[in-house]
Amino acid sequence: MNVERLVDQMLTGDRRALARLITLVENGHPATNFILSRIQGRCGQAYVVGFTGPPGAGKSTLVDRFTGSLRARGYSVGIVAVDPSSPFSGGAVLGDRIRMQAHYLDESVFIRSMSTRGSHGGLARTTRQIVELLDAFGKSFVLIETVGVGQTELDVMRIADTTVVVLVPEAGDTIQTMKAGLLEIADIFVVNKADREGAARIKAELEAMLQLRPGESWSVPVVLTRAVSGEGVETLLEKVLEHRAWREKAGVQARQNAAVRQEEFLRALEEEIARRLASAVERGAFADVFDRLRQGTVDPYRAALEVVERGDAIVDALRA
Ligand SMILES: Nc1nc2c(ncn2[C@@H]2O[C@H](COP(=O)(O)OP(=O)(O)OP(=O)(O)O)[C@@H](O)[C@H]2O)c(=O)[nH]1
Ligand SMILES: [Mg+2]
Repeated sequence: MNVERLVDQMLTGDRRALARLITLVENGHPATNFILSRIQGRCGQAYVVGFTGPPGAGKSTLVDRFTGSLRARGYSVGIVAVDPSSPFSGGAVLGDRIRMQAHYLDESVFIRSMSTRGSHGGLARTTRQIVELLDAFGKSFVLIETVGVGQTELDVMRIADTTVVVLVPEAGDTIQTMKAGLLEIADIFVVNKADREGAARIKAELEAMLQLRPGESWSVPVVLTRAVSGEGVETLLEKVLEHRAWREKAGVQARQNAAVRQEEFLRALEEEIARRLASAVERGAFADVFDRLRQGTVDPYRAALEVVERGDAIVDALRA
């Protein structure tokens, strides 16, 4: 397989090439760093919106309608549905296919489900890399859906430029016990299923709680929606666009990008070193050390320290 050609095809709009590249990156293919470095020049255009919240809150339905609103304004959309709880994304794919039916035939919408299977190097990081592929592919918006139940999901939401936390009226009593995490990561709250009783009350409760959030210049709005009928979705889009404008003005984007790039550099470097060491060993590197280990004249820890301190054997291994 010629990865370079695959990247070129993807960059000219080939959806199947995009799908294949996503799979390679998801599986931590050795060419991952190469692929990602090839597309960097085309990244940085997509705006990433995360949707999280309790199971069944209506996230997929909302993402579907939100996509409709974006498409109506001429934006192209990438969707990543992250389901960390399931070992296979089969169920999620099926469910999302049904709920996002309207867009499955739309060439300007690319939908991808992923599960822990694709967690090579951490689910959040893999998701970020897939978002970069969608960005380079030319999507103006990338939407990430994940169930807001644990730390992994909160980490995934850190990728988003705007995080939308979706709740339902029944969550009223649970707000108090809601993980502080969800409250902190929300840039926008949605109370979905507003057709049900208690929506106005939970909105008021949220607004009261949000007033206690100290020293933020962005004031988190609470939007009522009925995802099934699409009511409130235009308002939600307006709020997302407002948040984007606020971020740009406040310089949030630039600061986050710098931090991410530094983190990514270190991770990519670690991976590259580990990969090259492993293949050098396969080709016979460190044979002398292995001999001494077998004879018992050195222990693994001392051997590792010695090799690192001496340096040259490692440099040779990395170069090869
Ligand atoms: N009454 C009502 N039902 C809704 C609304 N939005 C979504 N639903 C229904 O709620 C159910 C769950 O919707 P999903 O969109 O699958 O919710 P989800 O949050 O993506 O669910 P998971 O991904 O499984 O966590 C479906 O039966 C929807 O039709 C709404 O505004 N009102
Ligand atoms: Mg869903």
